[in-house]
Amino acid sequence: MLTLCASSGACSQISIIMLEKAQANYALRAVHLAKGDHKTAEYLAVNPKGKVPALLTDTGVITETPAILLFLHAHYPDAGILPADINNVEAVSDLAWFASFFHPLITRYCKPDLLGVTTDVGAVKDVAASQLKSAYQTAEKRLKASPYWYGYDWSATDAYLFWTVNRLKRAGFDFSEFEYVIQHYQQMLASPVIKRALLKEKAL
Ligand SMILES: N[C@@H](CCC(=O)N[C@@H](CS)C(=O)NCC(=O)O)C(=O)O
Repeated sequence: MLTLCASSGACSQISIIMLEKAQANYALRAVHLAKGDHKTAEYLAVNPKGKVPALLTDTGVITETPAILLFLHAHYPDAGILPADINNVEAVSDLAWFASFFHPLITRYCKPDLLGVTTDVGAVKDVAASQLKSAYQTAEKRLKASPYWYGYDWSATDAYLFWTVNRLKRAGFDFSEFEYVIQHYQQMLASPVIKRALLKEKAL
C-alpha cells in the first residue's frame, strides 16, 4: 500500500496523476500547505525537507518528484509512466529539467515573497516570467513535432508540463504565444485519468 502526502494545486498533483495512471493501490494524505501542515513536527518526521510530495512505501519514504516517478516506473513497468523504449538517462535528464529549472521558476513567479525578498518582488516575478517563456519555447518546439513529450502517448513528463500550465494559468501567466503547449494542456485535461486525479486532489 502506498500513501502520497499531497496538497491541492501543489506539484504533488504530478504524482497523483501518475499513481492514477498506474492504477496503483494508494491513499492520499492531506498536507495543507496554506495551513502550514508541512511545518509541523509530525510532518517533518515524515519528510524533514518540509515539502510535498512524499510517497510512503513499504520500504521507506520517497521524496522528490522525479524519484517518485522513477519508483512508479520501476514498480508499474506496463503502466506507461515512461515510454518502454526510453532510456533512463534521457528520462532522468528530462525530469531533472522540470524539477530543477521549471519548478523553481514557478515558485518565483507565483510566490516571489517565499524567497525572502523584501524589496523588489515585482522584479523577481518579471525575471521568472522571462525564463519561463524560454522554458515554454523549448516545450513548444517539442510539441510541434509530436502531440506528447515522447511521441503519441502521454507519460510522466507530460504530467509535469501539465501541472506547470495548470499552476501558472491560475496565476495569470500569459500563454498566448504557446499554441502547442495549450493544445497539449487541453488534451491532457480531457484524459479520464487526469480528470480522476484532479477530482481526488480536490477532495483533499
Ligand atoms: N524538489 C521537490 C520540490 C517540492 C516542492 O517545492 N513542493 C512545494 C509545493 S509545489 C512545497 O512543498 N512547498 C512548501 C514550502 O516550500 O514551504 C520535488 O520535485 O518534489
